[in-house]
Amino acid sequence: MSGISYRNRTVDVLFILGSIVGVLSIFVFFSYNPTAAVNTAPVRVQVGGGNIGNPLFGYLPENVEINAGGTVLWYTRPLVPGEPHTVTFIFDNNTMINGFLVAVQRVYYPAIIDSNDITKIYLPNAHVTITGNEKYINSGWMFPGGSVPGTSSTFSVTFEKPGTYNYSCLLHPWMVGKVVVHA
Ligand SMILES: [Cu+2]
Repeated sequence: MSGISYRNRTVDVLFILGSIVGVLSIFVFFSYNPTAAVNTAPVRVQVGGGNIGNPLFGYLPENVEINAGGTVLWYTRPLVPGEPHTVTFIFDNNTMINGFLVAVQRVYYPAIIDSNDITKIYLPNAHVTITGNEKYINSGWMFPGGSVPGTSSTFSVTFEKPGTYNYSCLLHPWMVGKVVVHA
């Protein structure tokens, strides 16, 4: 009898352990929230593109929406016509500049002018985090596949502050896009 009793206890313990593992699995399964992961994966926007006969002067998609803390990644496609573009946020018109001035570092390279008028220049393919108080944020020249030395094939920005952020291309001012950052 004691043998049976012992075996029953073992079965009981195994059953309880199994239940705990089962409940934990269900908990882990439901606590994995795919929508929470959206903010960690950058929202991708294609810059320019098209083909030789029909180059694209635009951003695809033109408007994106993210949550505060989220990131937008702009990229150029390789092997498309070599038309340079920029992703440029101008929040203070005093920072406006002619985009064709390659000699100006903050045009050609990724750059930020902060609220204290301090200009920071970044290496190509920069990732920057912005507070929303900057005066100017620029990707630098973006070329398909980063095929020209010193240019970028990607530029990414993490937005900390909710708001609407309009941007354009310094080289083709009619190229415009928008990032809406939700709280
Ligand atoms: Cu452009």
